[in-house]
Amino acid sequence: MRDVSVKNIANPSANISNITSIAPKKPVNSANAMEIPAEPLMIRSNWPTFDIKSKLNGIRYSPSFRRTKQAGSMSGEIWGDLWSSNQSAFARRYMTTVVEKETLVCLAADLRTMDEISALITEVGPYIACLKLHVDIVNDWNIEGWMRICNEARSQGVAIWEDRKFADIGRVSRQQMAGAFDIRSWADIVTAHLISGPDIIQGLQDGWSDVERDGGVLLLAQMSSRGNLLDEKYTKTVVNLGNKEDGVLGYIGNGSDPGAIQALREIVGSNRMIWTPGINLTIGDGVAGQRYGHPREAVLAGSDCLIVGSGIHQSQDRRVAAAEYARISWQALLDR
Ligand code: 6AU
Repeated sequence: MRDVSVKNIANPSANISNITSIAPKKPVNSANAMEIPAEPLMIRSNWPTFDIKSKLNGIRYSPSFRRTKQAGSMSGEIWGDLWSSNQSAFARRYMTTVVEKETLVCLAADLRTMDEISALITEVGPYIACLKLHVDIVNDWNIEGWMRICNEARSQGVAIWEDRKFADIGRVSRQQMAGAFDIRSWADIVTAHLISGPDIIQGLQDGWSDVERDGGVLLLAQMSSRGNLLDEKYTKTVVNLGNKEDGVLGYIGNGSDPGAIQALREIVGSNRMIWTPGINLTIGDGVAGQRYGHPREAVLAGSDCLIVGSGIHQSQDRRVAAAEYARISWQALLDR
């Protein structure tokens, strides 16, 4: 296990000030920097730090929470090469959040109503480092309710990832960042296939620029579903192209197969992250071609973020389940 006591790494919160927001920024580097936004319709800033005390609502939180400053100085030791090679503000912010909250869990909140999503975030927020949404599966979607969900997630200190998988030409992808859902205005991260070529990355970045925001793209290099067409040659091409682009935060890897994650890590190197779906404590085949691997195995093999959906939202006690995934993921990171 790593010694995580004394570090002298520059505080990554400084990077946050470089991120453009659509609303005036508040200082993020003080103990009371984060407030719950007064205007529910506005995303106050990109992915601020958070005041966990105001959000616990009486729930006892067992892992020790670290303030951003302390977590920032510990991140270099805990993340090793990934921290030193990754200058991206988004990557560093995510890594700091992991250290603050002691979890590598990204919640895949694949639920069909805004109330259900909101209740789930409130319940498991302290145990997650990122929130992944599918805006187009929500039946009762409207922008007001959605902004409340986003602000709730921000108050938990997590990035908001819209997982509508973009795959079109650059110009159309930029337009799709706008449209009825206006993804560019609230998502910090989006997913893209590289099937149409690398210009999609610029198209998505232009989408954010149109509203004076920044974001990170996760490229699908592997998939967790049975029979997918992303073979090794395709994976290599995606990584070779993606590693040249500043706007690429990292890659989606196949969480159900530690060998595949290890192989992906070898070609990705240490200056991009690997985030993995297909994670469950019950490993093997899931519904409709999904496949699952164990959270600890995935992190030890090289996953930097565990995307967990049904393992949490279909559990009898969602809070206990989220806490367990968080505990396992954090311990595995310390052990790797
Ligand atoms: O844990 P689950 O199986 O309930 O949910 C897995 C989540 C879903 C999928 O849309 C997503 O992960 N996913 C992805 C992503 C994140 O892009 C890629 C993939 O290959 N497999 C996969 O399941 O929200």
